Amino acid sequence: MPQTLFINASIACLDGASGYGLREHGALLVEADKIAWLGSMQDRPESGDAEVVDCADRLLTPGLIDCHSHLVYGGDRADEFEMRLEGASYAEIAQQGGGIVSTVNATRAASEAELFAQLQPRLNCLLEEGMTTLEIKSGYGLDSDNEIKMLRVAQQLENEFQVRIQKTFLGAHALPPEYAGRSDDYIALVCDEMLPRAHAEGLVDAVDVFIESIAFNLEQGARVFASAQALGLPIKAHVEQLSDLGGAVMAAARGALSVDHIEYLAPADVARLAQSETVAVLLPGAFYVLRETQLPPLTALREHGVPIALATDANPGSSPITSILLVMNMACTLFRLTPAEALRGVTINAARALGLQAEIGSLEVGKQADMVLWNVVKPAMLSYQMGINPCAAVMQAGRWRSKAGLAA
Ligand code: DI6
Ligand code: FE
Repeated sequence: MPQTLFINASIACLDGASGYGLREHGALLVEADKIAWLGSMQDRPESGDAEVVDCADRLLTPGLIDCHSHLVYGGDRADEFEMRLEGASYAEIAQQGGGIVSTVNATRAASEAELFAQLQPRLNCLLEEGMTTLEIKSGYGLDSDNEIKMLRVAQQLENEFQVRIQKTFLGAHALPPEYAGRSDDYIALVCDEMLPRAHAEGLVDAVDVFIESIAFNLEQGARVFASAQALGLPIKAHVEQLSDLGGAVMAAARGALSVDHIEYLAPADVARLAQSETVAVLLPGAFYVLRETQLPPLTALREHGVPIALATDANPGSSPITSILLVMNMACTLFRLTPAEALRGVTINAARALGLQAEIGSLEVGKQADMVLWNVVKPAMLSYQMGINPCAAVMQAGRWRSKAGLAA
């Protein structure tokens, strides 16, 4: 069985209820695809035949996890970026047939190969920053064939790159133009045809809905959730991004893995999230791009112990960002997260938001060996700097994905 022994590492284990779980002067043994031993240097096992990696006191963290992205899409929305600079709002552009629907047109027109080629530079950016698990949503196809096409492209990434992909069906992302004025009919199509077909092809790990004035209402969201749960699929939701429709409470009451965005979630409602295992996923990229001023209810989330995750929301409209390290910085600067909360947000709490916390997200014996070695000593450096990528080496499932920066 192949073994790798990391020595002289500053290990951020992320194994406790708060903080980094930092072990200085640590060692860690990987056997096959799992962490077999973790402890202090003086107690480390014999190296035997293991590959020995001297970390020279550098930081070792779990592989990073982006738990909310829309990485598969056609075209771009640079023109809308310019329109917003001239005063148009995101909601106005959507109401005029732009926004998500314009990406739907470009995505429907693209082949699987074209979508694959277009997303590679975006994916590379995430991988180079130590991403080992990435969630990707459908939601720019809005009919069975095109939603399935998007999910296939997402699935194919696992074959071509060494990364774990979680596929989320987001058929209820926006109303396609051919269903204008018939949103209930579209939701029936989502529930009765699109979702069952995508699920039957093995392309769905979870189901998401966009509950918002420019998307779907509470009752429609609940219908999609009921269909997902009838198929045994976990649910999550885009909620309270632009207004408070009560989506987060509705989703949490149904046991959602996560409620995402939540700037407009009322602090008084946060207690109701804490009654479930639901994770609050914050998306500072969209907050930044849309120049939002309404902050998510961070004080209440902390008071009630709701786990907080962070993600890129990488998409062509509201969050054209593919740097998870910049997202961590934005979460600290814009939302006042601590650097420890930011790192938890892209590791253990992101794993929770995907229902994968038993397998990944922290460095603990028995967990999958997904880890990143960084050219920094202090964990806060990951959130503090902007534009520098200190990623030195990445291991995913016990296999090196890149080891260019292994030598200190
Ligand atoms: N909220 C978002 O931030 C993305 N989807 C959603 O429901 C934006 C998608 C887009 O503008 O293309
Ligand atoms: Fe999103």
